[in-house]
Amino acid sequence: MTQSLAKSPKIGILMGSQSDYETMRLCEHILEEFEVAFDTQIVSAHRTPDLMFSYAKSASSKGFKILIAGAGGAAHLPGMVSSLTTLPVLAVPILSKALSGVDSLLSMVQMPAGVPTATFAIGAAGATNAALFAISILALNDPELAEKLVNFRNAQKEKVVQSNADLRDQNRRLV
Ligand code: RP5
Repeated sequence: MTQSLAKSPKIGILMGSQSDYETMRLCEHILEEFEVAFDTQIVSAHRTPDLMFSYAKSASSKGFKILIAGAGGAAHLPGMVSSLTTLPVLAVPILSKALSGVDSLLSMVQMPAGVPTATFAIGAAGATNAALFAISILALNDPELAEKLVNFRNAQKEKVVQSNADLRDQNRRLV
């Protein structure tokens, strides 16, 4: 699987298996919404270690700025990728069947000091937030992207305001 919006994407999305794509495509949705170019690939730390090595080693020279890695179970992909590049690596713990993603989360979040990965929430929320966090990093040097982020946050605020207005209307009708 390879999906790109441009010839030199800034964000690389990796996942350990095709089965992770249901979650990781939420990263793509956010990046598409913000019109940030990405490339998505299946790169398994244990099934394709050579591919993982060459991908991580060449990511910076290929123009990637941030990598988002999703994996489940004994989820060593983000940590191993982090060990091979100094690019920021954002880790998404996939909701595993046996242990509900707690295995994935702990495998990622407990990196020993010295080689960090930024670990997000298990599953859909983590994938969404990893993409938004990647956008925040890129927005440091991109005022247009920064403005889009402000608009995105404002839209969420507006939803809450609207929900409160709806609740008030509903309560009035019950009185
Ligand atoms: C990990 O093992 C993958 O990241 C995936 O979440 C999990 C299960 O993989 P499949 O058996 O579905 O290929 O490597």
